[in-house]
Amino acid sequence: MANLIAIRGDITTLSVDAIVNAANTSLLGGGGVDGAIHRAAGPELLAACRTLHGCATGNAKATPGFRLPAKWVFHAVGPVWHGGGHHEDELLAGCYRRCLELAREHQTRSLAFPAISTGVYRFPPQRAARIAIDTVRERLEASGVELVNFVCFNQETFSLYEDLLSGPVPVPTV
Ligand code: AR6
Repeated sequence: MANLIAIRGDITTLSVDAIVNAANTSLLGGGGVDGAIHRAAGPELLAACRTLHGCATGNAKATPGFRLPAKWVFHAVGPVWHGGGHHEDELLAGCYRRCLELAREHQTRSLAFPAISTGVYRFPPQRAARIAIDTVRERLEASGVELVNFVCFNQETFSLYEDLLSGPVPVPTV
């Protein structure tokens, strides 16, 4: 049974097979976790991102981790929150789904996600955490991933994930 855990800290320090970036459609860097990942990975990361020619919202693309301890970075583009009536939930779920597909393609056993879209993009944190956990649980088995870290940058996010992860696991609807 794969493990889903919440941890507090900086995703750039983790020695996992892949970390996920909360990027924008240009994939050319930004602030928040994106800025931290680019600083830690070094300029080779930006050069690799340039070759990807951007990424649609709800999708993700992979690069090596370069100077990061993680082997791969999956650059996911979450939706900007516009009140919930603009397919934000589906687009956010799409990011997590696509990252698990990339994990399978890159033989990733351990993976770390930040709370995509909950910073600059203003997605409500609790709603985002529920989508993150439900989507990962749904797609985990097919991905081959054994350990998923939900990396929380502050105590509020950490408490949210702890509560949701310790709650009852919903019965899958197939
Ligand atoms: N490790 C883990 N989580 C972090 C870190 C870190 N080092 N730094 C921030 N967070 P955000 P978004 C958390 O704003 O909302 C960028 O400019 C942060 O507390 O990084 O998806 C991109 O280029 C929050 O919980 O991403 C895009 O333009 C979460 O990561 C835009 O921001 C996401 O916050 C994307 O916005």
